[in-house]
Formats: sequence, C-alpha cells, structure tokens
Amino acid sequence: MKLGLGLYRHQLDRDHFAFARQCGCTHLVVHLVDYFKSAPRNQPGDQPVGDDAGWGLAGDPNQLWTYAELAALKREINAAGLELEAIENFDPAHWHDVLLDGPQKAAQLENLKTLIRNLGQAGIPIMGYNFSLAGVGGRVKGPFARGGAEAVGMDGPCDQPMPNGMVWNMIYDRHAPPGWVPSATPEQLWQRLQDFLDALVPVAEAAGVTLAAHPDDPPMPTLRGQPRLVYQPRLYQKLLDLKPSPRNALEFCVGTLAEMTEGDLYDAVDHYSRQGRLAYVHLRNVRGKVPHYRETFIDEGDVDVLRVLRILRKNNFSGVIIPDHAPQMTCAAPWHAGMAYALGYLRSAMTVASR
Ligand SMILES: [Mn+2]
Repeated sequence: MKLGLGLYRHQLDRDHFAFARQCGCTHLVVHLVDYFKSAPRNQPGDQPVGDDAGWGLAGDPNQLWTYAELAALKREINAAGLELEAIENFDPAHWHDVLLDGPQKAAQLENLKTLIRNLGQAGIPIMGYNFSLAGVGGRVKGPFARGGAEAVGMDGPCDQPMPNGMVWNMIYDRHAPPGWVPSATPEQLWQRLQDFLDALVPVAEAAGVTLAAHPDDPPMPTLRGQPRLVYQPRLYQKLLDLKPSPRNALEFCVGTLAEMTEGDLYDAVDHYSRQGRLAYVHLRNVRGKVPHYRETFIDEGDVDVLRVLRILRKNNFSGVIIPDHAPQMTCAAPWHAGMAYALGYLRSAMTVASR
C-alpha cells in the first residue's frame, strides 16, 4: 500500500508537490477539471461544495488534455520525487452528452478515447471517473468535525431539478434554453454506462490505462430528480460485471461506502479488494448515513480505519490510498493542516496494519 495526496488543478505547483513529499506521500492523484471556474459561491481552498447553481463552469469543449500537457505534468511531479498515479475526473465539457445521451455522444466518446490514449502514452496508469448526472451535489458545509472544524455533510435529500446546460454539478452550456433536464430512468443510465464501458475499456486495455469508477457521492438513490448508479455497496459489483476486464476497476471511496444505508462496510472492503479490482482508494471518515451524515476527521466517525487497512493488506492491495477530503483546521492554512493531519494518521496506521 502506498500513500498519496489528491491535488486540485490550482494546487499543481512545486510547493504542493513538496508538501506531499513532506507528509510522506510517494504518489499524487491529480484533478485537471477546474471545479471553481467563475464560481463566486464556491471558492478554491477546499473540496468544492457550491449551491443549486453547481460548482462552476465546465472547461473548454475544444481543448482536450494533450499528451504534451500530461507528459509535462508527469515530468514536474517526478522531478519533485513523486509518482503520478491517476487523473481524477473527466471534464463535463468533454463528456456531457455521454452522460446525458445527447447528440454529441459519439463524438465525445471519441474524445474520451483520445484522452485515455494520451494518458497511456504519458505513462499515467489510472483514469478515475464518476458516471453521474447530478454529480457531487446537495451537500452542506459547517463546523461539523471535532472542535468545530469545517467539514461537509448532508441534511436531507436534494431533489430540485437540474437546469438545462448543467450536468455533473457543473454548467457546460451557459446559453441553454430555460427549463429542466428531464429525469432519466435507472435503466437508461445503466445503459449509458454500458455504452461508455463498451467504447472505452478496449481502448484502456490497449493503452495500459485502468478506468476507475467512483461511487455516487452522496450515495442517494436519486439526486436532483435523477437516478444514481452506485449508491449501495452491492451496485459496485453490477458495474464490474458490465464489462469484465482488469481495466474496468474501482476508485474505491470508503467514506462514501460508509454513508450507504445497506450492507456492511468491512464486508464490502473485503469483497472488492479480494477481487483485485481496486485501482486506488479514497480513505476518510464519516458519521451517519445518507441523507444525514457528516464528514469527520480520520480518527473520529464511524469507520474503523485500521480495520479497513488490515483487510486491504490481507487481500494484498498494493495501490495508492489518498484522503479524498479532510476537515478544514482553524489556522492560516486550513486545507494543508487538515490534509497533513489525515496523512500523518494514515501513514502511521498503514505501518501498523502492515505488521
Ligand atoms: Mn471519494
């Protein structure tokens, strides 16, 4: 098991790379989507939360991440003494019609294939994604963690419809006509995922890139009137079985699994890690379950983190673990302090779990 840190786009600089090294990380997971673009109510600094208007504007539909850009990023990260393990999340600008089954679906599937080939050529082994219409929405922020540290949570369901031009909690078309995105059925959404995997997995196999699926965060059966795919632990198996291939794998989010209402978290960790299908792991703690939960510090909350690590170790998981989110600590550098705390705890717990 290896320790990693996730960095947002605005954090991709030498200081953040040095910070990761100083915290004992050997690997980075990188977000290239700018979640904070033109978003006054969603300022960079921590994980994006936003409001009903989503996080912000999606990127440039005509600007795919190029091989040159990816290779340069990897070189800088390697020069800082770190490995680039994964890119996390596609930009809604590049795949909105794959999610929505819209008119540009075929062209956008070709774009995603190009992206996967670019990753493979640059030697980046994993592409994390979240096949979701509403995306990570409907959450609240407050002094929920120990000592009043600011964290994220959920206070009941959120089913206000999504405005036209929005998907994955971002705006991809500012000039969309007024109105709401019609609700898909769960069957339609699973079919769209099947189409995505049928198109992408063979390309990922040829490129040597693993596709890694994040579950729905928050794991509600519906959000903003749209169905969700992986909102119970057993539904991850359905995703794997749609396309049996080692390149169809999981961005295994323990915190999100802990927020699910069915099943046993430790059974789920055992079940999926035993199959060798975890591309990488998000590990954080949480108190409660949807639709009422709070993200917490890594050493409070419902999850026995050491027990999770021991199961991963037993099943020979050798990939990267990152704290996907951490509460913001009260100081001049709230994000850094929160992450340093989580990473220090995880580094120690990984040592203990390996004995
Ligand atoms: Mn996660």
